[in-house]
Amino acid sequence: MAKNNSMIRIVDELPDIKISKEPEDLLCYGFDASRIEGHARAVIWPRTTKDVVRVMQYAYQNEVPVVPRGAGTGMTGGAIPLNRAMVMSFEKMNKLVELDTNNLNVIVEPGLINGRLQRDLEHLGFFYPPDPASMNFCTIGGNVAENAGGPRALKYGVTKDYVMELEAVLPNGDVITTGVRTSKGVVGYDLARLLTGSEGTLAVITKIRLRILPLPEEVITLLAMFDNLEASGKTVSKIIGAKIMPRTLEFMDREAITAVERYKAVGMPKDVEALLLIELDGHPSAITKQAEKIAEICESLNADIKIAEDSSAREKLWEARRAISPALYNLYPEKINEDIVVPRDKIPEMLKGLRKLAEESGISIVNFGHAGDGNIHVNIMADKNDAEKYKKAKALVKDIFSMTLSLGGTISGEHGIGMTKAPYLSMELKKNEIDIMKGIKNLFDPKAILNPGKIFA
Ligand code: 2HG
Ligand code: ZN
Repeated sequence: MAKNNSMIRIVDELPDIKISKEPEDLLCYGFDASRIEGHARAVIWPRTTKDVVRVMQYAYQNEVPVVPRGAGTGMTGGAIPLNRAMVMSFEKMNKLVELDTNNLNVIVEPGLINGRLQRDLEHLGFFYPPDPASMNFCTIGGNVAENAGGPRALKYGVTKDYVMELEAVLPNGDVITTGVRTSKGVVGYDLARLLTGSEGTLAVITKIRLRILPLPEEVITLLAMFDNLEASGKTVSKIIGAKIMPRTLEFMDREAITAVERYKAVGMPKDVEALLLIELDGHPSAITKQAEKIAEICESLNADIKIAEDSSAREKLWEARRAISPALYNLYPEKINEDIVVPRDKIPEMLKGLRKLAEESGISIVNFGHAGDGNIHVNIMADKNDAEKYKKAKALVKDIFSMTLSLGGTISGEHGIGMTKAPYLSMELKKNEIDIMKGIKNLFDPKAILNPGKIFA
């Protein structure tokens, strides 16, 4: 078995599929947004499902590990090639294949950029809600693999709520089409849902049928400014308690606001302890009334409120929101970012606990995220140059997860487990659950060639 010169063979066997072993490609595709460095054996760019089948047949026969990759925007190392895996990039499979306006769905290839799909649909009066902060560069395939969320998950759910049907290539090269093209379907286990969020460990997704919606008639965007952190958390529960369901309820603390303003001066208010970015959509008269009620609630908690006057003012606010993560990376390239979720009425308690941890450890913790979902991106601002402090910062992760779980939460809302959270899996899942998951993995991928080293430490 010539495993060592397997690349020579794959080039020989699949001469029509683009493949590279150039050092610059191996370097670029060895990273993702987790900033962990992996070492790819090669990078391969399939153009069709057939190409993927041939690559997987080859990989299966020769036991070559493969990592499917969208745009590498994942935050937990899901796209990092371990065990000298071959990276399979979906950049060339990026088409919107079919738009079915009667049945409200689209078929897309995995490499299609989320923001591209959004814009194309909006021009035609349709709406695809999942909007991860990286929407302008992340791919739908990556979104499905990670079951990505985003601000609008509050009202509209996450990627899995839109996946209807998937075409996928199994590790041995067999193709399955699973799920339904109808709005309902309960025949057997829901394999489309199982593959959604499986982080590229079970099968390689090659085509995706997504549910879409009619574009909401109108959108109102509000910015609420607080001089008290806990009051912003209370406002979240009060708004939902008033039976209003905004499409977003995004939170950022003082440090996040300062970082983003330094990174990209978009005119965010200064001297506030926290902000909520609240967006409503629907019938104009209904959302106008809801906006008035939200303003009343905010004012009762001493917050000032501002309304985005037009779409460019709205876009500026979202630009600022989407820039928080890069802005924080700019300050601390080695920051540790988490995406814990607690029941939304536990947010004030969680924020209080996080502040206590920061004070006790002397390490700055910046918080922002999808407060409406109880999903807080806890960013521990650590720097590897100070080894002692970095060790302390890493130890905080366990404390944060313990606090989260004790409040009835979960350790990952939308970034997945990948590599970075794998050591903590057993804090949340029982052994019998992990065993079932490992059994499923083994059933799909008996030779363990698909995205090895992820989810299970
Ligand atoms: C966001 O909501 C992303 O901006 C990134 O999920 C979060 O960097 C982060 O912590
Ligand atoms: Zn997020």
